[in-house]
Amino acid sequence: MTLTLALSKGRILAEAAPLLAAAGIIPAEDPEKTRKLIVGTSHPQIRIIIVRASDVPTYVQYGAADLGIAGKDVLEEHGGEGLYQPIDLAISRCRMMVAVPEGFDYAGAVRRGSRLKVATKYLGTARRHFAAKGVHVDLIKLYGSMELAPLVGLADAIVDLVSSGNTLRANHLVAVESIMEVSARLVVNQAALKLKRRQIQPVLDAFARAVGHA
Ligand code: PRT
Ligand code: MG
Repeated sequence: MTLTLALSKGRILAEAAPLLAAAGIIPAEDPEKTRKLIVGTSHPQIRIIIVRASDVPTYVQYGAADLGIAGKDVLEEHGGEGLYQPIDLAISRCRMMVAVPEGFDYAGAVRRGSRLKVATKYLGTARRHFAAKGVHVDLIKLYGSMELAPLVGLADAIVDLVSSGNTLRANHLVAVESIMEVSARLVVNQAALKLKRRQIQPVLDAFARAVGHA
């Protein structure tokens, strides 16, 4: 039986590649270069499918992939239904934050109970965060470049990922609140884990060793 591992190109693939190699999984073709969406690996029982970062949990939830690697940001937004999340791979680390233009009095606006326009790709996470704080927000869904929204008057604030902080600085924004620490997790389809345990468990063990958990 073949195991299918869902991965996204870019950051996650680049940082997961050494862990994959340590687990004996080397793609037969460079996933960054090939146009194929299904790529074999050096591991006789494992193939990789290349999907959008935010689609990884969906493929794994429905069993189209047995395993996947996804950021906690994406998993929180998806909800994690049908997914087992055994290993924090400690890669692609960043922080989900609330940011505003330099000089915007966020704390004051919150204290006064002002209604804030917040642009984000992370509607669910943002809604829960502001609801828990009792802050009134109108959320505006964007698919990227959130940093632009406050600069052109689309929003007062954004919820986005921050790693070096360079993007915020370059756009005269400042982080005012941390929502959560983010890193990429290995996720497994819950039914597959039961039905294919003999195949999946050694892969989990190999990842755990590669990350240094074992
Ligand atoms: O590109 P696509 O729309 O398909 O999906 P994606 O943009 O979600 O994928 P990708 O590959 O960019 O990100 C995949 C995962 O990497 C995310 O889901 C996060 O879990 C993780 N990650 C870690 C990050 C960052 N760090 C990060 N800094 N994802 C995005 N960023 C962006 C951030 O949104 C902001 O625009 O980088 C910018 C800030 O970086 P700094 O260094 O300037 O602070
Ligand atoms: Mg991207």
